[in-house]
Amino acid sequence: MEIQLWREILDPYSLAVDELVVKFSHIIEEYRNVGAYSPIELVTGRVKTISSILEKSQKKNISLDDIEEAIDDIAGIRIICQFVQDIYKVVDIIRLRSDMTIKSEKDYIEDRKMSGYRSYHITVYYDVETLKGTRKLQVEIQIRTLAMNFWATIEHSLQYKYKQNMPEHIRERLTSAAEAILILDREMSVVRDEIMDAQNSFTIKANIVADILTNIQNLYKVANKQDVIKIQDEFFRIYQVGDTDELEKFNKDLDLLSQRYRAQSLR
Ligand code: 0O2
Repeated sequence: MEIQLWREILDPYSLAVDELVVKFSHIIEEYRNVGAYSPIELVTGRVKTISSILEKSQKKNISLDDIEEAIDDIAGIRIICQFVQDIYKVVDIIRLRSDMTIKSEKDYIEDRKMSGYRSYHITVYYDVETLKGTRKLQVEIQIRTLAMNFWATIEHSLQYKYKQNMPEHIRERLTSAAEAILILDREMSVVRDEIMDAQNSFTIKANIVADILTNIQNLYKVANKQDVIKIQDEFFRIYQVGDTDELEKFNKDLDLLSQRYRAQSLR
């Protein structure tokens, strides 16, 4: 196949990856904007390289005419979560979406691979708009924890280096590392509520501080400068004490003050 033709084939996949990275990243933002814990920590995406497509088609005896149907991970999205429970929450989110249709699912967490690999895979059909019209593409979404991702990344590099000839002592190390990762994920799941509480408090406080700063910035435009400086000093005092309830009360008072100034300016 000509290089130019490869480009034409892969181009819509690149669009699908870009769109889906934006969409999944926006889910993180939606959670954080309401001060809630996001089950998605990080999203990345990639289009399989031509050499990797050729390697897979050779390995699986797929003719070049069939690659788009037979290779379902030309477009790949990777969703990284903090906890195993989050993975299943993300799966539920995907199941409810109307912009993608699930073709197949593989739960390598319940049913881990011989290699020790753990991850949840969903292959979806996703439409992209191109100059030639709508294209329905397959996209593979891999959902895994940070710990699973750490192991898979290292193991993938070693697989690439050694192909079928991985030395036994390295294979053994990887197997015991996979076991350690499994235990790590379990331990973290037990303290998930505590960690989520801590992270939620952090996000809530960050949102309140951002609101207060916007309020103070707006007051500079309408109020006496000396008064705003006093408000600012009071904010720094409360911020140093670090009490979120007090910050929230201070923010509400600032809202009222801003409303009063707005009413005055309308008179
Ligand atoms: P890439 O792009 O280099 O990651 P199979 O026939 O079952 O072996 P299939 O049908 O492609 O493979 O599906 P599967 O098993 O769901 O694997 C798809 C992808 O999952 C792989 O892509 C890897 O990214 C990941 N994966 C699966 N098994 C392992 C594993 O043992 N170790 C690691 N590190 N990753 C794994 P590719 O094709 O390898 O390509």
